[in-house]
Amino acid sequence: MHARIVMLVDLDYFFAQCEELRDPTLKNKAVVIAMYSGRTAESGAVSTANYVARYHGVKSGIPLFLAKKRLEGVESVFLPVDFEYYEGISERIMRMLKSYADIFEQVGIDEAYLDVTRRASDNYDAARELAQQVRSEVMIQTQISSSAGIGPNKLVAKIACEIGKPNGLTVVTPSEVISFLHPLPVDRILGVGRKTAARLENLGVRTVGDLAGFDAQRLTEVFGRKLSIYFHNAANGVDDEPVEESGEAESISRIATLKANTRNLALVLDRCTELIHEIHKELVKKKLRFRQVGITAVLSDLTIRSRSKTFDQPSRDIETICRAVRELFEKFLAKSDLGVRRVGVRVSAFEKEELAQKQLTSFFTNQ
Ligand code: DCP
Ligand code: CA
Ligand code: CA
Repeated sequence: MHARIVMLVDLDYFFAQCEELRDPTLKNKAVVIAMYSGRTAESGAVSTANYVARYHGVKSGIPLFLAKKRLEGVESVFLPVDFEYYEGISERIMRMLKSYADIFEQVGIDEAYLDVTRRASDNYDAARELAQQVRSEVMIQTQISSSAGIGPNKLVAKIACEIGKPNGLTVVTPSEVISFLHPLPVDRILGVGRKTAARLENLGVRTVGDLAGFDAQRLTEVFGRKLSIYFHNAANGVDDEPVEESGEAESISRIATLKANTRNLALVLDRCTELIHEIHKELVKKKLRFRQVGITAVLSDLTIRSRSKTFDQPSRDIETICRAVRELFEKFLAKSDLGVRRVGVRVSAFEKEELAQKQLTSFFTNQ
């Protein structure tokens, strides 16, 4: 197994772009999508705005009255959010994106991670080509412009995508990660908001590179252990979050980091037990029965491997999950010569009881 190639595709000024699609005369005007609070006819916040409006300082989250003020004297249009319309366009695009990925994870109405490692044969040029293809297919089929970022993990892909916006494509190969990240302002890192950025600035940390070089002990004193480990890894472009198939009805999974890398079955299973309990709780809550159990192992060299087992009969039994997980890890560890760093458990191939019932009912009523 090799390192990964992860792509993030994010649609440009999405809600506003959808409105431009419906009414092309909007294109040269400032378009503001408004979330009205209902308190007064005019109160609320900006959901998003097209780039003409952004040029005048209008952006997501600011109050509508401020947007109006900034757009004084500019030809502008304020429109209410039409979520259903945007969702329809999003669904079409997501189906297209999915067909380009080995593993597909939608993370919002207008963005998705695509693990394209296999599809691109481990080659960044091929991945770039794939991104160009997928973006051009989206453009041809829906007239929606998008941006994409490619990197060895989600963190780098996300930042790369943002850098190239709008209508951009940025590729960061593993050897370019450090030189790409380090000059950037520190708030490019997910989780570093205005307040954290201000605290970091007080410590003399302005760029991602400053953060990477900052004394680990000192960072821990200020932000606590968990957050400083995250910051330190992020600043060095290290992120081993897998791209995970999304969709409620498709799978339920949990992943956890081990205390230390290990090849010991008992230690691995011990960690899995907690995950299995959480998954089981969710299965019960959602009234789901699975026909497939899978495991994921993130190895000491950060490669990811998955194994799964499929059953003839659907089940919701916790014992079945435990047995399958034990069996899969037993086999896996016997063959692996690397230690395991993170473990994941997944159940999938659901049969939803209510759904089965409904289909049966509609079958009879359609007779
Ligand atoms: N959105 C919202 N309120 C926010 C942020 C976003 O209602 N505070 C909605 C409107 C956006 C959509 O979610 O169109 C997607 O959010 P993005 O953050 O991806 O922003 P855009 O797609 O609007 O712009 P960009 O071109 O920067 O991606
Ligand atoms: Ca977007
Ligand atoms: Ca987005």
